[in-house]
Amino acid sequence: MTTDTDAGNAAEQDAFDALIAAEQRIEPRDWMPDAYRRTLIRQISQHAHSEIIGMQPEGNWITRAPSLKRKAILMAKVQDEAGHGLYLYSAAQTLGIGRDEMTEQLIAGRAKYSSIFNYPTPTWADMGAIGWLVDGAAICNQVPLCRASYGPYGRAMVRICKEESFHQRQGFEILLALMQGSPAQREMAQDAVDRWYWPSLMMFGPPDDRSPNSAQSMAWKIKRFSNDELRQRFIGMLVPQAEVLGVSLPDPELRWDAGAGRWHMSEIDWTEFHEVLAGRGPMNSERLRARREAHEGGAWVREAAAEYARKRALRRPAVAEAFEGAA
Ligand code: FAQ
Repeated sequence: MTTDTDAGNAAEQDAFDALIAAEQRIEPRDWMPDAYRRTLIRQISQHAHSEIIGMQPEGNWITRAPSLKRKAILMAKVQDEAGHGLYLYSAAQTLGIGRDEMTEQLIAGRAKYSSIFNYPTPTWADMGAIGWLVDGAAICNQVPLCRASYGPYGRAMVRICKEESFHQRQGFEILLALMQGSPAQREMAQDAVDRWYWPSLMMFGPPDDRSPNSAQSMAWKIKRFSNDELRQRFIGMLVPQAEVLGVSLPDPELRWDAGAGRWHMSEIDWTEFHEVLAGRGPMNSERLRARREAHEGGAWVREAAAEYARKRALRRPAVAEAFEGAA
């Protein structure tokens, strides 16, 4: 027996499927399947947390940047990351989850954020390697997300990608300056590339045959390419740039396999990836501790903002009345 509700849901599902098939955007006002909503909340909130936690590895060098110009650039970059976090939290909020709830999940250690931000930044060259490799990987992954089927996410990604491409170039330029410097500077740059290369490949997520979410996310046109496809694309971008820099990529197996039409590479250490995801990476506890402390330290700002908003709301009718009285 078909009930009115079933018929209603089927009609809504059909309308949703038709929008996806026609490459149209799903907007917050539109009906969407619960699983689509949950997937978006999962991915967008993890993405937002990544941007916010991702401020820490570079924040570590703001006070020690080697010149005023480098310091100003690094500060601007870290501020951009805060902005990206805010656009993404706002996009997630359009799906019905609150900002407080997402923050609570993060500081309680229940939310995921990108594995990449659990590695340390011991030298200035790490700023170059993060820009070149981490922002580079972020661009490869995120440019297709500009076409994500959910409107607020896709639109947020457009601006984010523009800023990420500046970030990637500034990282490349830091490494280029070091590679044109003294032997010690060249060694520092190579060492940073050696440490960040493999974790940056892990950013794209598990291999396709072990990626539980990919098939459905691609059917919904949230993801447009698989994890392995994007990883391949990233390597193709890095190889010529590494030549210009004069750095080597730390994989002796890396070569273009013309027959297979793909990069042949060594196996990624997925045990390391899963250890980091389980909270046992080199900097996981430090990153969460710093985030928790920043949240607690900012409590007075939130209280003051709430009180200001309360007083303004109280004042508004009075202001309106005063104007009416004067008229
Ligand atoms: N780290 O089935 P899949 C940036 C999880 S922003 C941690 O393949 P999916 C800017 C995944 O969540 C970097 N967890 O999942 C910047 C899932 O767990 P769940 C962040 C990971 O969603 C630069 C499970 O493994 N970018 O860098 C990771 O289809 C410099 C199974 O995986 C984004 O978030 C990982 N690397 O594909 C900031 C982009 N990989 O939730 C500061 C948007 C996978 O089922 C400085 N996100 N997992 O428990 C995406 O494109 C996708 O979510 C993927 C994962 C590709 C990350």
